[in-house]
Amino acid sequence: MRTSQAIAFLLLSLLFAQAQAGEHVVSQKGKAFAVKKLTVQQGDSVRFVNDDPFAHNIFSLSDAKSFDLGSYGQGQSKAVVMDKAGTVDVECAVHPDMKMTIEVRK
Ligand SMILES: [Cu+2]
Repeated sequence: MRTSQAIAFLLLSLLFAQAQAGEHVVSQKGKAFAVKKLTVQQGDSVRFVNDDPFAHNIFSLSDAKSFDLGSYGQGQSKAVVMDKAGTVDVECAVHPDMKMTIEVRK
């Protein structure tokens, strides 16, 4: 049964890939990030969850990762893959006091 073996291999490969690249969840609540500092491995993703009843617009201008998630409301989330080692300073375009730092390690 070569087809079923191929499918089994594919599924195992997908599971292994998921186990290798982690996802870190960071909540935004009370106009603040749940954590101020986060260390992740290169290739991990960080999911930003809006737990406030108003919109946030998470972004970064850092060399290690530059992104702009746009404005999104309560209960919504967006993920960013940290594909380059370095320091990523994360901010919110709506609330200038919201800041956090992500260290991406090789
Ligand atoms: Cu905000």
